Formats: sequence, structure tokens, C-alpha cells
Amino acid sequence: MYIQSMATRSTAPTASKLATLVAASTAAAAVVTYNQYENKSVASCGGLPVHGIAGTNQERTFLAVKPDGVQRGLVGDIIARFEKRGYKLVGLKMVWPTQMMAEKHYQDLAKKPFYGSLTKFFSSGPIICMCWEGKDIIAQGRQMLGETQPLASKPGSIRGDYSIDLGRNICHGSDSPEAAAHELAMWFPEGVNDWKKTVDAWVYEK
Ligand code: DAT
Ligand code: MG
Repeated sequence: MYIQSMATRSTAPTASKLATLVAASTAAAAVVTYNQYENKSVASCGGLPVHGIAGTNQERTFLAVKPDGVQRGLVGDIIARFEKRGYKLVGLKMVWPTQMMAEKHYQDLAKKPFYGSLTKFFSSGPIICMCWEGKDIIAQGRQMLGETQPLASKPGSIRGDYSIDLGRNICHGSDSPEAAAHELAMWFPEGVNDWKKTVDAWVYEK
């Protein structure tokens, strides 16, 4: 598995630092590195937009293992759940978000009283950024995560199996096609991999 960590992070991020970090994260992704060796343009390594096509088998979502999930060693388990379900992993990397990146990611919650603590937590350690593809992946991804509130999350879901506290609920998932497009553009500016999964005929009827 190719995961690389960004070795540096900023304690006082600026716009130019954010651009540097995003560029660094682009360079850190092994798939990108491989394509760079081949002198290929990564962003155009397939005909699809990075967010795929909602409502088809090529729908895509942004899923992340948050700093608590990384610290608790749950990365492999979370990836395995989506793999076993039949979904296709098309983007994967480790990034240590700055506070500014966390604020951009959660910009729709900017007016909430917990915005400060949420973004501080989200930038407190590396996260695993993933782009998953498949039929209904946005809604199914949310179901597999569980409810926002761990108490309401059913056993069998990620949050229902591994979390207790609202502010330590392990994982993130886009909640709509619009959110997926926004989040995938932000976390995967280099693009993802449009690869063909040869077992798809055993996963999809059509
Ligand atoms: P989700 O992560 O299920 O999409 P969300 O987008 O509403 O939920 O909120 C983002 C995160 O913020 C959530 O995973 C945990 C935290 N959070 C949500 N509601 C909260 C609240 N009332 N108090 C403290 N933290 C909260
Ligand atoms: Mg949300």
C-alpha cells in the first residue's frame, strides 16, 4: 500500500503555506510519483472528473480516517470494509492538515459553536484521505460510517463499532454529490486513478 506522510506542518498557516502544503501533498502521493516517472499528466489519467459521475457505478465520495482513527490503528480495518463490500479505491494518501485546511474542509459548519474545537482536532495529526468509487457510494459510505452521534450509530457501522464520543467519531464521509465534488477537488487536486476493477462483473449485475 502506498501511503506517504507529509513530514512538515505549519503552526501558523498562511495562504501561501496552504498552497505549498497542497502541492507537497500532491507530490507525496505515490500514484502521482509513478505517473511523473512516466511523464504523464496525472489530472488527465482518465476521462472522468475527480468526483466521478453521481448516480452511476462511477459515483465517487471523499472518505477520511480522522486523526483519532489513525492514532487508534483503524486505517486497515476501515479500508478493508469498503474493499470487501465491493467498492473501488481510486485515491489514497496520508496528509497532516493545517488548521486552514481543516477550516476549508468544514466550511459549512463555520457558524457552529464547535467549529474551533472541530478544526483544531482535525488538524491535530495526519488523516487518511480516500476517494472511493461505486454505485451509491455517497449514501452507502455514510451508512457504513454510522451516524454523526456515536450513541445513535448501529453496531456494525464504523462509528457504532469503534467510537463513544461525538468529537472522536473516527471517520468522515461526504454527505451529498455537491459535498463530494467540493471535498475531492480540495483533497485530490492532482486527480485520482481511473483503473478498471476486473471483478466488477461479480459485484454489479450491470
Ligand atoms: P458528519 O461527520 O457525520 O458529517 P457533521 O458534518 O454534522 O457530521 O459534523 C462534522 C463533525 O463535527 C462530526 O463528525 C463531529 C463534530 N460535531 C458535529 N456536531 C457536533 C456537536 N453538536 N458538538 C460537537 N461536535 C460536533
Ligand atoms: Mg459532515
